[in-house]
Amino acid sequence: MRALITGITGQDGAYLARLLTDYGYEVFGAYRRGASPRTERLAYLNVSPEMVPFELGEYENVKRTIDHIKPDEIYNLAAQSFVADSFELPTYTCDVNGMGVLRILEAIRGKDIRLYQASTSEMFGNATPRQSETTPFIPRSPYGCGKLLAHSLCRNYRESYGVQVSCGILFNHESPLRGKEFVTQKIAYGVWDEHLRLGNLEAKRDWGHARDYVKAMWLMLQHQPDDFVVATGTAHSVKDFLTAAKQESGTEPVVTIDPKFYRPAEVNHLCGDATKAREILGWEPTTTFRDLVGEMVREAGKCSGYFWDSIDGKLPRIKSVITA
Ligand code: NAP
Ligand code: F7E
Repeated sequence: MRALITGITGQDGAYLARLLTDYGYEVFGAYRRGASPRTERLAYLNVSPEMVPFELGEYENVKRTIDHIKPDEIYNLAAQSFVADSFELPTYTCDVNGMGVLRILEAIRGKDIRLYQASTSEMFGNATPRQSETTPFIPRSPYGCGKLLAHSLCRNYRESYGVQVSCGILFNHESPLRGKEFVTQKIAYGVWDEHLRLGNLEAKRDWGHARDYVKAMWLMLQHQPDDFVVATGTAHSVKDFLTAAKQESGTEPVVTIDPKFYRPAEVNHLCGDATKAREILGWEPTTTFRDLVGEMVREAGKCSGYFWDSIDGKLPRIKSVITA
């Protein structure tokens, strides 16, 4: 089985590459064309897929890459994934996260390729929790709007042309490999410092572990194409995360609220209902909130800088680079 993972250099790309490699897949990792691939997360999980340069903004490049690799499954994880930045980069974010997916759909139309699309709970905006597959989408950020465009196009191509695409509406999932700009990782590192600057502590999120969530992605492509919510069903506030992190580290940093970290429009309370994923896919989360916070804080405490400073010297772990 051949799998192409876009966004291989990100958090989920690394965990999914590890999982599919363990399942005996031939894994091809698409990294952003023009940038040197950041292989630190792959190195951390000791996985070394074949790497292929890829740019979601360019249709011919997307099509040529897919035609060259001939994957059985594509996992589209590539995106401008930081919600706060999407307010500063709305056009770019909507092009990559929305139109980029249309380019993939066009490239695989009529082909026997199964596609996983990384949809998101951010599409729900302030819809009343718990949010499920039938909850209306009312996005509150350019990120959510771009992802909703992609989500709608996937449904449309499934219904119009029989494209075998499944969308995972994933709620927040974290790990020691999380980007350092996201609030959980910022806190996991920040509790080891004297000072921590944060924004809205009242926002609530349904936080799971990325390792569990990539398993759901794979399960979706082994079933009939459909849309699935993936979540733990329990929400905590940013303040709860901070409290749990301080308990884990045993430290007491000075926390300052900085308006710079507030968003023009906030999503207040996300908490998912993953009943459909449990009943159809047999998927269940295995990591509790306390275990997730503990793992992230302990890993952060081992590093002097960000996690990849600690794996310096082991790079690169790229098998080879293929150019389509
Ligand atoms: P991430 O760590 O930010 O990784 C994003 C990946 O996309 C990186 O490999 C990045 O490459 C790549 N990328 C960005 N722009 C690209 C472009 N124009 N062309 C090709 N590649 C590009 O995100 P993640 O947390 O792993 O999330 C994976 C996917 O799930 C994303 O689509 C995200 O929006 C979605 N999602 C995430 C969550 C969550 O809680 N983590 C929840 C719901 C949905 P560089 O390394 O070069 O920047
Ligand atoms: O913010 C609040 C912030 O940036 C969480 C992405 O993976 O999940 C992620 O998006 C909450 C928000 O994640 C700070 O206002 C307070 O309410 O960690 P975050 P996110 O925006 O929920 C969804 C599902 C995705 O799809 C996205 O790709 O925390 N918050 N103080 C802060 N957030 C940040 N980043 N930094 C702060 O200082």
